[in-house]
Parts: sequence; structure tokens; C-alpha cells
Amino acid sequence: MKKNSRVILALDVQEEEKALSVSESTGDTVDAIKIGYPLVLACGLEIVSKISKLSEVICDFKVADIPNVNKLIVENAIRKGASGVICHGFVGRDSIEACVKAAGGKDVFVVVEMSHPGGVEFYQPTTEKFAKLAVEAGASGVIAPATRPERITYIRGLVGDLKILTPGVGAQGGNAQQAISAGADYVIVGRSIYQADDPRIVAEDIANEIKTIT
Ligand code: NUP
Repeated sequence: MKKNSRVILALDVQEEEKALSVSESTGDTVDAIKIGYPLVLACGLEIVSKISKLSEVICDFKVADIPNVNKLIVENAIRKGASGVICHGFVGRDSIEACVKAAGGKDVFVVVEMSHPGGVEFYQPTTEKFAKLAVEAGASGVIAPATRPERITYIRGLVGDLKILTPGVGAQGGNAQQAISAGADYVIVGRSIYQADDPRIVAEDIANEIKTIT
């Protein structure tokens, strides 16, 4: 994944027309567009192919199953043109390794701590294990909370030069500059961008904020 703006758009809209128009306007500003269940369940998996013509696509399927099913899910995403997939850390080594193998050199990002308040309940006590597992399984990177910058710094100390992608900027209260300063490679931003009157301007503003500190 390129590292220009260091902004990844989380496109949690549910109408194909809106998804494509926001992708067209922001596709050359953001480094990737992250697509999850809301858009794919509403529009079908073909939306991955359509958006992949405008931007790199990360499929945020939070893959969390036995190795065989993880493999099938990841293969589907990659076949449609995704350049990366997000999987959960708590399913264990074999399930994560199955994602990495099925991705065939494309990126796999492992969730090691979630950004919402509930992320401290079950994820946070085990973050260290998930982070080490991500490194050992050959993942490209991890998902860490922009809402807790001190945790990004802690996780950076565990994952070395793996990429750190941080959701939670904007609507969830996190701040892009703080997340990058704490050690993140990318911020993931959804509602603040796609709900704006001009999503491109907001994406550019966040990218410029980041540039002032890098
Ligand atoms: O811990 C996580 N927190 C999180 O918000 C892991 C995620 N993958 N996300 C995703 O980031 C979430 O599914 C959504 O797509 C995006 C944040 O969106 P927003 O809060 O900026 O609208």
C-alpha cells in the first residue's frame, strides 16, 4: 500500500451510488479505501471490484473463523481485487496463518486492540499476545486504536516495522496527528469523511494535518 496521505477511508455507506461517488472524489487522495460488511451486504461483493478500479481496497471482514473458512473468505476478497484483508486476532495462530497464506502476498492486517470503549474489556488484556502472533504469522500489519494513542506506542514496541493502521479518528474521538505521532503509519477515517459535504476536502485536510508533523 502506498504511503502518501496516510489516510485510509472507511466507506461504511450502503448505497452503491454514494459509495462510487465518494470513491471517485477521494480515490486519488486517500491511500486506500476500506470496505466492510455494511457496504458489501447492501451491494454485493462486486462492489470490491468496482472500487478497486478507483483505489486500493482493504476488505474489513474481521475474519474470525476456523482456518478453512478464513481461507475461503480471504480468497473471495482477493479474487475481487482487494489488496488487503483485516482479520481478528483472537481466533488464534492457525486461523491467522490461513489468512496470510490465502492472501498470497497481499496484505493481512490483524486486529490487536479495538478502538471502541468495549475494546478494553477483552481485547486490551491480550493485545501483547495478538501483536506477537501477527508478527510471527507473517501479517503485514495490525489494527490499533487511534482513541488510545498511548496504546499505539505500546503496540509499536511489540510489532517492530509492521504497519499500524489506526481507526477511531474523528467520530470516535481520536485525533490523526496524535495517532501518527504515537507511532501509527495510517489513520482510518469513516464518518468524518463520507458524511461531509465534500469528502475530498476533509480527506485532504486530514492528510495536510498529518504532513505538518511528519
Ligand atoms: O477497532 C476497530 N475500530 C474501528 O472503528 C477496528 C475497525 N476495523 N474499525 C473500523 O474503522 C470500523 O469498522 C469502521 O469501518 C471504521 C471507523 O469508522 P468511523 O468511526 O471513522 O466512522
